[in-house]
Amino acid sequence: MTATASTPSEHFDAVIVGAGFAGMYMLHCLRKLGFSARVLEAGSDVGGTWYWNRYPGARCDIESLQYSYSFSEELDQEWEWTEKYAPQPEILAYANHVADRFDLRRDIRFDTRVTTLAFDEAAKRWNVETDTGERCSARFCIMAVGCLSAANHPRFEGFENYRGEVLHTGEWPHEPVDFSGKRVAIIGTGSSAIQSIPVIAGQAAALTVFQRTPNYAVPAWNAPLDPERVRAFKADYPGFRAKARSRPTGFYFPYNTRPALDSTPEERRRQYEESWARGGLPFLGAFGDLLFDKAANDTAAEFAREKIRERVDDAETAELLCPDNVFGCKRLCVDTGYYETYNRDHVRLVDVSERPIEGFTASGVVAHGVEYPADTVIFATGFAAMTGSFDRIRITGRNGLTLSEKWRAGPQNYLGLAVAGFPNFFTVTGPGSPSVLANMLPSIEQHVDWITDCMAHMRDIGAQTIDAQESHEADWVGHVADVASISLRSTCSSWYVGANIPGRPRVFMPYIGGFPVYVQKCNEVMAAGFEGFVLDARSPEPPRVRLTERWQTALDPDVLSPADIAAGRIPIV
Ligand code: N01
Repeated sequence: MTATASTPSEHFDAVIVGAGFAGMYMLHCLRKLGFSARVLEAGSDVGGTWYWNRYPGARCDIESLQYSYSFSEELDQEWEWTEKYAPQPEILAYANHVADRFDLRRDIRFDTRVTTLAFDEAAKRWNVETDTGERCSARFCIMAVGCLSAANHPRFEGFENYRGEVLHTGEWPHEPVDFSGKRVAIIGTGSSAIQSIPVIAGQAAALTVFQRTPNYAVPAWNAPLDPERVRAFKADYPGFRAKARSRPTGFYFPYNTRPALDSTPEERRRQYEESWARGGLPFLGAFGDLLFDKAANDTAAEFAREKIRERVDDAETAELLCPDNVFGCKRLCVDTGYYETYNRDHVRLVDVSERPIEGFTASGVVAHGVEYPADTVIFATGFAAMTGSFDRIRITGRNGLTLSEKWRAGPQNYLGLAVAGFPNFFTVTGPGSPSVLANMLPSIEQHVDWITDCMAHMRDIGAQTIDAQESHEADWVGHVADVASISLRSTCSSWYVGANIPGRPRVFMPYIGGFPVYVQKCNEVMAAGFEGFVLDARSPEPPRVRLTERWQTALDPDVLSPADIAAGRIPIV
């Protein structure tokens, strides 16, 4: 059956959708093994998330020395990060450097959004259509579309009447935006808002923040990188990488496995102060049970609320900024001067938790019957996470089944890598893999290496198709849900469970069982000749391990005991 009437003009071994860190590395690996590949990218340049999210204050919340590719020792040595947490322009410059250094651009089509992917059963190929009219076909289709790429644009009454400027943090303009003298309104108080609000407040004449749910934020204490620390990393980069990979998060930081309630209140406070002084996501490593035991979590939550009350002068505003949900249940935010921004006279917080924003007028935003005039409204309203980028493409697998139908009740995905009924279709950091719960760079590299080895194995044995088995897929989806249910993280309404978008099924999408545990599972599946997959040719020989060689990761015994793994209590941040 031919699923599309269009005639492709070019034919490749693989089409890769997206030229962020995943798409770029995928292209590099396929080329190295002699596969032909075309990358299709909606943006005008490389960088993915870091191409689109260029709002003021955007920076990574994983330290720059660890948030980078590990596949090239030369790249590690030559690239110089300047700050503890890299700002967006520097990460984008790094992406551009990688594209140039490995000569990637010649196989990337920019300004080209994929609209249709259809599997042709007779030809055993994917037919690809784009918004530029370009069509091609490929044996493999690799989705490198990012986990947080489809911006969420909530609808508001009267929005079409609004005459001011409208921006979204995830689709920020490329030309500089000057807020001087402007009245700015910002909707949302997630990571993007928490990073941008202090910077925008520094320019705007007035800033109004509409908050539906307050978030916990721990200071970044960002600073120029200490040259000694850089030297130490570079002296043994592979050693640091290996250590990081053995951690549930795929990045390294001091982790205290002791339960919070085993300590006296004084010991606990000392530990929290120490972790606070270190700052950022590692704060969640203050104790080993913060995301498993609600009573333990309450102690961290109260500590964080005390910090907010210390930082915000006006008691009423401070209380509005204090979250009452599980600490770290939503992605923990990392801030620089966020709470102090509310001490500025021209910044005000509007609580829309009980009564939502009523709508827009021609000149502003209305809440509680009051119009808040705004020259610019910024949507810091996040993303249709994990599956949103798939929803934007019509993807048809075997027997006319579309991916959106298949995923109607939540994403069904084997290992977060493949979808039964969609042969030769891979999802880099797809739902069901550690992805957003781990350092994205090693998550990407491990998937890309696995996919490349899989394709090379198929070439070795003359297989044309690989398809996940439904039974294995169902078992994996069940396992992902079981592990998630052990963590307090599954208990709140976050984008991890799709709760930020009305009408989405509530399913915990990333795999919370920890990076090294997951990597071991992928290795075992491969070693067993791609267990759980149907290949149309088989070999008695085990697959040759090429790129995945470097993912024979050990588990860090300092933070992961066999008992914890068996119980699913994986200390992830
Ligand atoms: O998005 P979010 P984000 N009316 O979904 C509010 C990564 N990231 O772009 O919580 C009013 O977290 C919504 O309210 P609620 C990181 O993983 C990383 O900030 O749904 N408000 C929420 O406050 C992060 O977690 C970095 O009640 C509405 C906000 O909009 C992820 O990206 C930096 C609303 C959305 O927050 C997403 O972060 C930035 C409505 N109708 C992002 N609809 C770093 O590396 C939504 N909201 C540091």
